[in-house]
Amino acid sequence: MGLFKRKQSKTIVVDKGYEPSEVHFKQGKEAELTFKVKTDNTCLQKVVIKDLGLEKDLFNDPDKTIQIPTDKRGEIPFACGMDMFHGKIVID
Ligand SMILES: [Cu+2]
Repeated sequence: MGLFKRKQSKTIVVDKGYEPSEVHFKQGKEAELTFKVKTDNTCLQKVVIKDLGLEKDLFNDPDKTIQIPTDKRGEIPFACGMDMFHGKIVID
């Protein structure tokens, strides 16, 4: 029981940027990414994932987890609200 975790889960800490700024998921397996915000920087409290058509308010939205599509390999970049801080999700 619980030995085989089917869903891939990763967490990115948002503080003075993204830590880590790059996360990898295996193709074809359910994946979720959680952002843990530890900063008052309002710009970093918003994460924009253009490729997923997603703009999330990490401060006000109680759900900090995003389901990541893993059907195709590639990179899904993301950025803060003002496009200053960047990171990427890699499906491999
Ligand atoms: Cu910013």
